[in-house]
Amino acid sequence: MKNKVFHHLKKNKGSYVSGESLSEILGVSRTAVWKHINELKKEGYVIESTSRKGYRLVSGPDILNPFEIGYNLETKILGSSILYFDVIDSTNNYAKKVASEGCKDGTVIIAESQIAGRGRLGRTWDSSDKKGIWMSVILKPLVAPEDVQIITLAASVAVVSAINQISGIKAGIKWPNDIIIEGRKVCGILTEMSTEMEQVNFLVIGIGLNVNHESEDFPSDIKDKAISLKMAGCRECIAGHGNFDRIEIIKRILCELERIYSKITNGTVSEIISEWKQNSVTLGKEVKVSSRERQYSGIAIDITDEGKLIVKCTDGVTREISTGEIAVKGALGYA
Ligand code: BTX
Repeated sequence: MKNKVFHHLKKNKGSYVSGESLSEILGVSRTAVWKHINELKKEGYVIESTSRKGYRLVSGPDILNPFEIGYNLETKILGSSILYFDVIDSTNNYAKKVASEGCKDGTVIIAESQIAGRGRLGRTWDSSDKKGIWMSVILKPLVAPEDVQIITLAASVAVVSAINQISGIKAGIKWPNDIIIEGRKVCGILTEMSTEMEQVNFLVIGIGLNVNHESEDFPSDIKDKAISLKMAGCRECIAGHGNFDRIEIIKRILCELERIYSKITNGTVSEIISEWKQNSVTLGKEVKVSSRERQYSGIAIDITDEGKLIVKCTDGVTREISTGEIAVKGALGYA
């Protein structure tokens, strides 16, 4: 009920809604409305109330309340269930747990901070309190494990597109799915899956997006390689470059992810590849590839329909890279 009171106030943001009309719409007494308003106030919502005009929502707290994310969320699957934590070890860990217990397709886990945020290959992900978006999306696609790479690429396309729609900032994708602004990492994506008999049981797409950090919010070891949307927005003089609204960004990411994910289910994967290429900061660049076996350098010339990077190596051989790390000249410390 508290959520419904919030939704009505939000719909009329800026204008008063009378206690009487709220009680009629929601079918509860005016005292009950008043109680829910007080609960919202306790959570940090600023709600003006006057005895003649009623209630008016002025602002909300900077927390990722699931009922705010769910408000007018234009998705069918993603975000159908949102689990929120103030502090967690890792949203990916929790996502894997609830997915293996049989949660809904499209369930989203969000936390204000992670104490053991994970990157790829056992690396750590700095997830400072309320500064970014630390979330995991659970998907249950009907695809074979070898086709999962394309979903990972799809996630990076969704994030770049959401960033651009919300802020106007043009971020780029470093293969396979690091998101880069001004040569620094603004977002990392960690995809994990559970498979059985050549079939994917579930997929967890962990997205870590730096949003409202100042440079000094990053630990010293990553200060030179990390950036937030706020830092980039300030440099690009984006009007009113205060804090970005993390809830609006989450909603946009979920909408974009669902839009792009539907291309996998309806068989238009080539459109994902094409969007990925348009946003790539890898293709046409000099790259160094480090795989378990050895290192190569060369020029990244294309990606395959499965999402493998095609590199024309300096030894004259053209290779398709599916795993491993790449460094792109001009980005993240490769001068
Ligand atoms: P990655 O292995 O590509 O990047 C990790 C590396 O990036 C670190 O070793 C460090 O150098 C640098 N780094 C760490 N934190 C940050 C940061 N906040 N901004 C920029 N650079 C950083 C990328 O791994 C995948 C990260 C996924 C994170 C999400 S958050 C939600 C979900 N839960 C979870 O535990 N992980 C994912």
